[in-house]
Amino acid sequence: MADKKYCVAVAGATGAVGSEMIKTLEMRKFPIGELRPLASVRSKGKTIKFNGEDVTVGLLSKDSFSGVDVALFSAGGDRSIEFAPSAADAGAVVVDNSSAFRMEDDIPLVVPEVNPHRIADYKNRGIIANPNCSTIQMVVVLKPIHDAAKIKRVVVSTYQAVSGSGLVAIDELTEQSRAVLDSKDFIPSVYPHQIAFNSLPHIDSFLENGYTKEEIKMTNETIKILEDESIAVTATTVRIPVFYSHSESVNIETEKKLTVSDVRKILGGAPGVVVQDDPQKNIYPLATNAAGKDETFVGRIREDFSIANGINMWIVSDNIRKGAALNAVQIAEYLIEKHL
Ligand code: NAP
Ligand code: 3JN
Repeated sequence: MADKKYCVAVAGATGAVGSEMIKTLEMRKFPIGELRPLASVRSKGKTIKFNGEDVTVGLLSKDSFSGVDVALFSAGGDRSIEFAPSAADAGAVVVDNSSAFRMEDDIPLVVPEVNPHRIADYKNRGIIANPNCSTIQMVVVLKPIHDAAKIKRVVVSTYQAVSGSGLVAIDELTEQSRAVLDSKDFIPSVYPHQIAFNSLPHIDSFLENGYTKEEIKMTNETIKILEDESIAVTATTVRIPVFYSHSESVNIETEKKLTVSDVRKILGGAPGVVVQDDPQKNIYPLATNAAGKDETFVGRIREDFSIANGINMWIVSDNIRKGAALNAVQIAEYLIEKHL
């Protein structure tokens, strides 16, 4: 409906992801009649700017969702478990950024460029899950390659920005960097070790099998989104002292042989993907260039000579945008265009 306006709630509105969601709704001119920002008692009563107006932050509760059409959640998994079903019961469609529901069979896990047909499954429980940021940027690149040549195996190593751990981690990297340069003492708080001038092979908690939860999320979510249990995915996830944009070294093995030029051609036409690949001119994706952009950038595309049908790539995207806020807003846009 051309002129229809929607009531949109944002749970976690004051956080790194929630504030970017609100910015993204404004930038993309989402047709909003009412914006309902929600957070904890810490932020209740504060105001945020939306379309030039001050909007007051409300307390997230089970009663927050009357009249809401779409509820974007990014207040952590425990809040999603506690409040998302109430939002759905009140008639809202929830787009949840946490891992709380991602692997449940009747909850769609969606990247609009990859599996938009799953959005209709919101009808099951009124909830759509947004994948993990590291998964999203990888699958937008893998999907067209998988369609062309069937991916058998993926080996990925990530280099993840601290913004993936929220606003407190952005502050921690800032303060620690100053402290190190000024030879001052500090106590790490968000991470178990110094993050400034360091790399930590540890994102989320460790499991019995030696992997971190972030690594297992990448494996399981990739298989669910690509709808192919035959793909083998192994990940090593690493936190690095960068503020915005996750970078990934991705090695794939395909059933059908692809040349570098095949891959460039396939990715050149892929939605949401920009090929930046001219190493002789020092052109390749960079975290600093991807920050603040919507697209996923791919470069260093080259043959993996260690196997018969292998391709190596370097994939970079803004983890707070496409990795979280933008993907959620794209799902909401699709919902209102096709379903609401
Ligand atoms: P953040 O910067 O720490 O912000 C957390 C937000 O949640 C704040 O708005 C906070 O409100 C709110 N909140 C916390 N506890 C609450 C409570 N008890 N009741 C209501 N609101 C509460 O964190 P973030 O980086 O934005 O991440 C938030 C969540 O989004 C994560 O926990 C994760 O589940 C998800 N996330 C997903 C991805 C992804 O890969 N797709 C990436 C990053 C994050 P106050 O201002 O009141 O404290
Ligand atoms: O660390 C990153 O770069 C991404 C972090 C994502 C995250 C952070 C806290 C809780 C998640 C997520 O999206 O998987 C969660 C969660 O499990 O909900």
